[in-house]
Formats: sequence, structure tokens, C-alpha cells
Amino acid sequence: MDSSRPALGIGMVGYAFMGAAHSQAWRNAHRFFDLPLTPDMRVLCGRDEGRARAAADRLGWPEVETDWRRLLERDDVDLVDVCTPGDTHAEIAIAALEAGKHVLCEKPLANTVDEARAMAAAADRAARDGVWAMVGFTYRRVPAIALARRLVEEGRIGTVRHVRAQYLQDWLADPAAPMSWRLEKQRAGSGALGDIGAHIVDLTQFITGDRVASVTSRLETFVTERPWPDDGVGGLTGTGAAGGATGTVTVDDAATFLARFDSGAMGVFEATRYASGRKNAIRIEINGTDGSLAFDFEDMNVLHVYDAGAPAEVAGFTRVVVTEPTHPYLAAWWPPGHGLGYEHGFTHQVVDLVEAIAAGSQPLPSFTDGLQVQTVLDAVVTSAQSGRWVDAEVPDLDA
Ligand code: SOE
Repeated sequence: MDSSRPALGIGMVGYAFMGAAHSQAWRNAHRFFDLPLTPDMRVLCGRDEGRARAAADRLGWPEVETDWRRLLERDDVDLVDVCTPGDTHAEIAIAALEAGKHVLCEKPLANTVDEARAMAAAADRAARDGVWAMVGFTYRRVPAIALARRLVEEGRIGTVRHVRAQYLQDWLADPAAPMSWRLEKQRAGSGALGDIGAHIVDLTQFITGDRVASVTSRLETFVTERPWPDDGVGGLTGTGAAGGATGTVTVDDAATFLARFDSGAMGVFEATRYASGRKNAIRIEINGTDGSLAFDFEDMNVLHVYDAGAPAEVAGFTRVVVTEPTHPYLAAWWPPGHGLGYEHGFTHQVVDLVEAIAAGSQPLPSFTDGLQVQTVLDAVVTSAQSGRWVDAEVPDLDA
């Protein structure tokens, strides 16, 4: 730890996939970026002491608590990082903010609009005392995505007409793939829609600076019964226990929706865990009056840029390799040309969060931004039920 900068004490709740991704970010951010505050990983919280202890040893946390409320009582914890399933986000985040702790909360912000609204209201109150909350839509911090936003902001592709976004995974394509909390509505809120569809709603709004105003959608559940794995937890890999207990899938496996943005731009969205062969393909293409941008996370250090003003004989999509020091976040890393990976988005998220806290400014995306995405997800669900176009509510915390 750099002792020349004040410490920011971190307490984290949860230690599975996201807990591991966040831990590496807390460990590394200040080793590569010149941060105004030095994150100090103080305590990891998990209900099962043995498992939490093992995770803490592996991930670099010196202490363990088994009740998240203990984190709020500790003076050495300045920020609570919520890496638990969605059904606990609201309770932990609101209590932490009320206890004067900054909060980083995994996405989607909550399981329902009501929970998300309560969280955004709590964040709003806390902000008046300089206590900040941020939701972890981490892909905003992939350098090629941040570059795409910069190019749209600079007017490089003109007025946006079309937004095409897919988030394709295949970890459920096998009907024998195991059950997990991600497939239970009560714990996860929704399926592919909230888990990965939320990312592409956030990303397309982030890149375009626009808002999804209305949607018409379909949701589908292809496999309704799956085997629980031996550990009873389940993740994105492995198989269920042969002859063991099965669980009922109560969420969507796939979501497709058309959208109209505030500006009048048209959007086409697809989120699925059944796209065989597509592992983590976040594909976004934006067409504007003066050019286009295209991105695929499976080639995450690249942004394809089309300039409609280029002479016809040389016009075409340029494959921009986003590894230069002038690109967002890159100067802190490796010599030019050396790429980054999945985990760097989480590191950049910590960098932006710590800088905002030190500056006394709202880190983005805020809980109100998280609530706004939640209203879009809610509109998608309502539309799938009614078969009609549904407007997404504009968040109003005073309502
Ligand atoms: C599972 O689909 C998942 O882990 C998401 O929950 C994450 O947000 C995404 O980064 C990778 O896939």
C-alpha cells in the first residue's frame, strides 16, 4: 500500500465470480494508477465462515466477517462493495449508505424497480453528506467502449439512427448445464434480461448519450428444469449432480426487444445464454449520419470505425486497435500495442470510483442511472406479457 496517500478502507460482501473480479481490482488499481486514495482491502464478508476464509486467503483479504452488518459498525471500513445476488442488494446498500459508507453495488442495481427506487433515494440522501454510491456496469470502462463514447460525443458519426446490440453467451445451451441462483427469479430478479441485457441497455445509452424510451419485446425460457450441482451453489460451468435434485428455472433464458430512443434512433437488442459458440460476445453497432462504430467484446481491444466522409476509393471500416497511450485508461498499462482483458474493466471502475470519492463528486453510473436501466428492464417484461409497446419510466426520485 502507498502510505503517502490516505487509505480508503474496503469491506466486500460476496466472494464468488464478481467478488474475485472486484478483489483483483481493489488489489491492483493503485499499483498502476496514481490514485488520490489508496484502497485498503480490510474485510471480506460471507455467511459460511470456512468458505469465506478460504476465499479471503485466495483473494487477499486479511479478515473475515459472517454478517454484513458488522461491516457497517467498523470504523476501518469506508466503502462497502456489494457482490451478492440481486435479492440482497437493496437491504445491504441502503443500510451501508445510512451508516455513512460509500457503496459500490454490482449490476443490475436491484431485482425490482421499487427496490431500485429506494436505493436511488437513499443514495441521493447520502450524497448530501458526501457519501457516494455507484452501480457496477463495468463494461463502460473497456477502453474501446470508452473510445466509442468519446467519438460519438465529438460528433464523429453525426446523428445516431440505428443501435444494434447483442449480448451472447452459451453456458445454458446444454440442457444438462446446472441450476444456479442466476436461474431463480426470487434471487436474480430476471434471467438473461437482467444479467446481461442490462449491460447492453447501459452500454448503448452510455455510448450514445441517449435513453431507451420505449420497447416491444419477447422473453423465452427454453429449459425449465435443471440439475443442482453437488455444492448446491452452481455457477457458469460444470454439470449437475447425476441423479441428484433438480430445480425449476423461473427466469427468462433469452430476451429480444426493439427499442425507440428519445432521439428517435431505433434499437434492436438480443440477450441470450443459448448462443452456442458465443462465449461473451457483446456486440454493439451504432450507425450515424456521418459514420458507424462496431465493437465485439470477443475482440475487446478493437473498435471498428467507419467515416462516411472518407474518399470513396479508400472508405470502409477501419480496425482501430485500442492499445495506444492516447486511448482511455491505456497510458497506465503496458507499452503501446499490448492489450488488456476482462479484468481491466473492473480495475478502471475502481479508479474512476476512487477518484470521484476523493474529488467529492458523483461517481457514474449513479444509483439513479441504475434505476433508469431497471425501468427499461421492467418495460421489457411488461411488453413481453402484453405484446404491446411499453414506455420506460423516467426516474423521478420525488414521485
Ligand atoms: C454471467 O452471465 C456474467 O457473469 C454476468 O453476470 C456478468 O455481468 C458478465 O460480466 C459476465 O457474465
